[in-house]
Amino acid sequence: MVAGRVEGTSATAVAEPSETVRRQRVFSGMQPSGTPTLGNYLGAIRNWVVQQDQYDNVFCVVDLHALSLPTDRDTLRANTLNLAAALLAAGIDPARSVLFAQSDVREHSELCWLLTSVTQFGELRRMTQFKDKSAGREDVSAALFVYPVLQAADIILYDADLVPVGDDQRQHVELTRDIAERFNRRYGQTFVVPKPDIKAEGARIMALDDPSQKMSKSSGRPMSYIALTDDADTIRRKMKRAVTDSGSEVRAVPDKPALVNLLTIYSLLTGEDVPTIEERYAGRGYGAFKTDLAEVVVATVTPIQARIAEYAADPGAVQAILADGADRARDQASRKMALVRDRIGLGAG
Ligand code: ATP
Ligand code: LTN
Repeated sequence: MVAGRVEGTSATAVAEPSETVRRQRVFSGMQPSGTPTLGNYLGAIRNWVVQQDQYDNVFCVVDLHALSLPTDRDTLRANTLNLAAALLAAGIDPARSVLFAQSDVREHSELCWLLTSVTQFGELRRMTQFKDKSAGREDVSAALFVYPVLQAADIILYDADLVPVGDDQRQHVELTRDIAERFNRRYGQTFVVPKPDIKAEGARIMALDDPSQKMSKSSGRPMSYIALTDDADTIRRKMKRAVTDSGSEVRAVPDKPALVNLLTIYSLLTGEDVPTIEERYAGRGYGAFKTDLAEVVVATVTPIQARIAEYAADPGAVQAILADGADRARDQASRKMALVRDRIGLGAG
């Protein structure tokens, strides 16, 4: 069962349609494809953390998705545990949220296959993430192509109402809606149709070395991102080298995309609005602004890093949290799959 589903009920309660007070459920996932970045933090993790009390939360380290690009065994295992530790360190609380590794709940793979039958080839071919990640590659796996169907399975398996993600995932959540609606039309009401939860600010943090590209943990260009685990000197160096626009005024205007990005980061991390920050740096140039921004970032990541270090010293604790999360997730997922199998008419009945 997934804790906190219904306000005021015990931890053993399971949501039933008849229950009147139903908290909205959130589901979101992150790939263990590297160390989470400031983009992951501002676009996703931070929102998951602050909204924890409002919703019934399920968060997933999507290791099956990470197989869509070449990966090796030891890296995958380490990345899975490190990402889980980073999420816990950033404030995901196992008492209020279910946190688990995707492959520990086999129902995700099973539902993915079933949903491929209500997904069209043409829909998948139109996904921009597939086009971006497959461009110029010879060795494109079928997993990369089917990736959004697995994502749809993740979400609708838990009857999620809301999917808090960065802007790059909007298209995948829209496809999830289409898949859920199609399944419901064909087989009868089975799945909740989820909505994307994408914030107006921070949903698309751009690369430090190129403000036309999304900051990404798997870009292969360390200067393009700040990892949550970067030390203070690395952060200062990366900020110093971050590209800026022509001119010297610290202003968030359309012809200064690099400054828009840096001001967005500053504003989200301090809670100050952009005009206040622009005023503070008026006439002082980019250097002073970037120096201070580096310190703002350092102040954000330092306490997270201290907690990551505690988890690193006790990997068994992270594994225990993931195992407990998988048990709770599986309980819900297996019940849903029994219904799905029956709706489709699979097996001997
Ligand atoms: P990869 O580089 O492996 O594709 P990624 O860094 O893009 O990974 P994901 O694991 O695919 O990250 O995404 C996890 C969450 O972080 C998603 O909700 C995604 O939208 C969000 N996210 C990723 N990058 C950014 C960014 N630059 N700005 C805001 N949100 C982001
Ligand atoms: N594709 C997502 C990761 C992801 C996800 C999910 C996000 C996998 N399953 C379910 C939200 C809900 C990405 O961020 N690249």
